[in-house]
Amino acid sequence: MKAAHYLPLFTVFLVTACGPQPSEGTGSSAESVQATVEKPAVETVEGVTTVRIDGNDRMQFTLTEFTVKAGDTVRIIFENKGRMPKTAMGHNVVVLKKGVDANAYAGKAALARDTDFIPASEADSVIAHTKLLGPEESDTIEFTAPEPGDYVYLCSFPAHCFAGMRGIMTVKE
Ligand SMILES: [Cu+2]
Repeated sequence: MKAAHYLPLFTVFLVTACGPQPSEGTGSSAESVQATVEKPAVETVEGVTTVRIDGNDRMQFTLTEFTVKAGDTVRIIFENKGRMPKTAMGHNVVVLKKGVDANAYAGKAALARDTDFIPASEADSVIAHTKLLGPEESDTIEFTAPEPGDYVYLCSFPAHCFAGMRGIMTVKE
């Protein structure tokens, strides 16, 4: 199978496409979140940190904090373990750039139903995001861990971020 040879190139493309833009750091405005980690699922192998996060029908992420090293590749494997239909209980993971107001982003996202709650007007606020998932669906995203700091990730389905479906990615030197 020749396709395997193209994978590294494809990965580089993904990282480039989703990589952070240099922006003025306004310091960390990330709010602290309650960490109810049921199943720590963070593993780093040769510069790639794989993070497994599940969503459920109670509007929760199974992982609400993780730490990565600046410059490493972050691979988030997100799975919707709920049973409710996507229209009522869809989930995604949106990783915001440093300093972006998560509540403001979520408020705008809630109005963007046509684009699965990823508002095009706020694209500059996002490092990377998964697709909106229905029950038993999964999606994987990759990006390069940006400069050190705290970065909020959230589900942008209406009301989910406000209900607590958010977490913090800490990037260390
Ligand atoms: Cu959600």
